[in-house]
Amino acid sequence: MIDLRSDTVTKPTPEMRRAMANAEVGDDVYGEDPTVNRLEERAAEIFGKEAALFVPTGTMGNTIACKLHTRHGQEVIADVRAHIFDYELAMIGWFCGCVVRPITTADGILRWADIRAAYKPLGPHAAPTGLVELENTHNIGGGTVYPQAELNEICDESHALGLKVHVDGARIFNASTHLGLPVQEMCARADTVMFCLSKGLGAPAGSMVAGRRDAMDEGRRLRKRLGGGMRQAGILAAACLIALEKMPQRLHEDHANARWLAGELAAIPGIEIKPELVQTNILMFDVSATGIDAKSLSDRLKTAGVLANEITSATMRMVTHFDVTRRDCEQAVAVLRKIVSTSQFPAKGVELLGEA
Ligand code: TLP
Repeated sequence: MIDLRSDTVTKPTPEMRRAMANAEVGDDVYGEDPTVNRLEERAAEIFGKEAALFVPTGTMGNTIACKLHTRHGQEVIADVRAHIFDYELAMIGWFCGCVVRPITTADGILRWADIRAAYKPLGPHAAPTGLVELENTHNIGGGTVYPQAELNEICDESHALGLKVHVDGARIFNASTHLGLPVQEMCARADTVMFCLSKGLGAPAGSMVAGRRDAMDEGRRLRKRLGGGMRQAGILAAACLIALEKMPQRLHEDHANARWLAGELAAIPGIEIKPELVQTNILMFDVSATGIDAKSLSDRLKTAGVLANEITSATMRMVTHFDVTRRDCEQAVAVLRKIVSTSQFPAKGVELLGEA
């Protein structure tokens, strides 16, 4: 199977497995796991923040960060297709007691003018804005990256209004690779950043939240409330340390594969994608003109050994990663081309007959 569903499917490298087997561990709920402590210190250092917290998942990291910055009854400004809004089982409402104030964008990238227009102070009717949440890279926006000047502007202007900014940086190292900027510089003005070690960086599980020390101390208590006190978590942290130190350097390979794939997909009749907009490792493309809905296309691809997720009935997503080679990409394109070319024209013919 060529698995282009997500970079979450990456498997730990042999080096990670060896480090896991040999990890020094302790009880992390007592703060006594030396490997977790080392990971948290390194993450804080790399991101230029006072402290960092190891969490099992990105969803838990985002939930903790949103809870840290908000109070019940507030709104969180985010893009309409933000992961916190669409993919986290409404934790914003369930745990934080907030609602998302969604902003519609073409590419998932918020602009300050849109945020300013959506901002609401405390008043007699409307729920006030409690937080601004930015996703970098933006997953469903197509792996898009915040221009650094815009992200800085959003942070500065939000702070001027007394608002905190949380960055869902599940794939912040992909953004960093695209921009050629260190994550420290990218996140300098944000209050918290969550990033995942379990996606393109290849760790088996694990994400981090980084920010001020007092916030991370409170975050530790929130993590326990959410059931995320993991005891001898150094087994995982050992793999995460390798993910953090070694894997960002190779992400450009995934980006090159994604760009190559986008070019090939664009040449398949009925598939719509703008290769020049592909910045990182995620491709979103429209399949409606093939005459096959995205779910059926995903099913047919699976039968032919290629996994790719449908996002809506018209759109599909492919994600390149460590466990997908250029040859795999070539194979995936050949399979897709064949499915589309053999199904498209009969399907249209049937429609024409029906109309007649
Ligand atoms: N994204 C997953 C799915 O949940 C959609 C994927 O396959 O892309 N923020 C962003 C931007 C994410 O893309 C994800 C996972 C998360 C947060 C949550 O991470 P986990 O899965 O560790 O809870």
